[in-house]
Amino acid sequence: ELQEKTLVLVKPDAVQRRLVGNVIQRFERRGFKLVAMKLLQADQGLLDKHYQQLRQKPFYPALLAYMTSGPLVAMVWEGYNVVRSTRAMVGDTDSAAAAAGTIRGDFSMHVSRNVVHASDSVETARREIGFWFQRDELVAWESGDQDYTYG
Ligand code: DAT
Ligand code: MG
Repeated sequence: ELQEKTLVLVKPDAVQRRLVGNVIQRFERRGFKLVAMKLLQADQGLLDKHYQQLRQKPFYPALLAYMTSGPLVAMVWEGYNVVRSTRAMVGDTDSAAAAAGTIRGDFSMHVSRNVVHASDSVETARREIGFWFQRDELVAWESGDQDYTYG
């Protein structure tokens, strides 16, 4: 599926630390296509939906405070196997365990400030994209290097 999509959030710590460009560059360099992007201040209602599986966790209040502490960048990336490839590029949830070369492994040390979010399955991605973007905010466009990316 060449049009598989995933949601990536560049979290508030990464915006503050001026890492947005570096994160974008990694996905561009891999060959994925950017189909939506915006800077926004997330509110609790949005995060309660996004993290509905985690709302009962003891760390949830701290997670909410972190994720609402400043603006974040929400993006949708498209391409072959993008969900799994992006998770591999992001690295382990716990930054302390994340491999060098991954985004978390290169830019963070601790699970509570782990720089980025990426959807964990195609189905999760579909739901998450719906929380963060209106349908008309996704842009369908032809990339000129298609033949050199996929053969
Ligand atoms: P991921 O972001 O890798 O998909 P997740 O969905 O399990 O990980 O958790 C979402 C976020 O919640 C994660 O990026 C950071 C935070 N989190 C997870 N486990 C945590 C923990 N044990 N302590 C503090 N924050 C945690
Ligand atoms: Mg997750």
